[in-house]
Amino acid sequence: MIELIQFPWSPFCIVQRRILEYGRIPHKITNIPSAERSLVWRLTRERYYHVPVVRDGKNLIFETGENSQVIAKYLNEKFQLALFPEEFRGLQNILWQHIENEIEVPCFKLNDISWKEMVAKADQLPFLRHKERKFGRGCIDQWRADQKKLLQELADKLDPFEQMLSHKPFLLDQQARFVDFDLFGMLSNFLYSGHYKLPAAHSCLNDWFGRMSNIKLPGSKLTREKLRP
Ligand SMILES: N[C@@H](CCC(=O)N[C@@H](CS)C(=O)NCC(=O)O)C(=O)O
Repeated sequence: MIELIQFPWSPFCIVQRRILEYGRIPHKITNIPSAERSLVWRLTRERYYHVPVVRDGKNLIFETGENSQVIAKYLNEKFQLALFPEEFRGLQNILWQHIENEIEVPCFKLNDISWKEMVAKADQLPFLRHKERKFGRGCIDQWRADQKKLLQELADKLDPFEQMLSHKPFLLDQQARFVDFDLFGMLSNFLYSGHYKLPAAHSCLNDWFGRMSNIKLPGSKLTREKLRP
């Protein structure tokens, strides 16, 4: 059975989790503390310490670069999910880089403001130390002070996605593709604390988010495996 090694509010882990659910792919989830990566380090034979990591029998799947999408492409190929159709090659690549940088940054900062509600007491020191080493001392207090500005920045950055969704059920066409899951992961991270809502004015985005929270690919995993060429 596929195993997803993750922590629950990680935007990149949510992407893969939703893909697994969407594909009705039997899987188990192993949660690790966000700042303690010894399991990942050991499993990857000291090659990787980020999450998500996927284990499929003897195969261990993890990203090889900032924009690699190795895990999603592996699941796509194995379970015939149609997430990366040829016609959207290139376009999806440009979009996921934008989603994982421009959209992800305000999302994680806004969610991290509530870090004490998510991070277990024993993990709080390594969590804070990790953040402050990466973003500077007092970074989370600064994000808290900038909360209004960050919310406005996110709303502005979501405008183009609202426009894309005004004539289609999903970002690119009639079916959920990888970038839909990617944006869903970033926004689910933003919403994780329960203290925010998506901007009300972005009604198409709100409807899309509702769809993305529940959709399942038609047909079982077994039927799709039989259909493979
Ligand atoms: N491009 C990678 C990024 C993964 C990533 O940045 N994961 C974060 C957690 S959300 C991480 O593990 N960062 C390293 C760390 O926290 O030490 C992917 O899409 O999986």
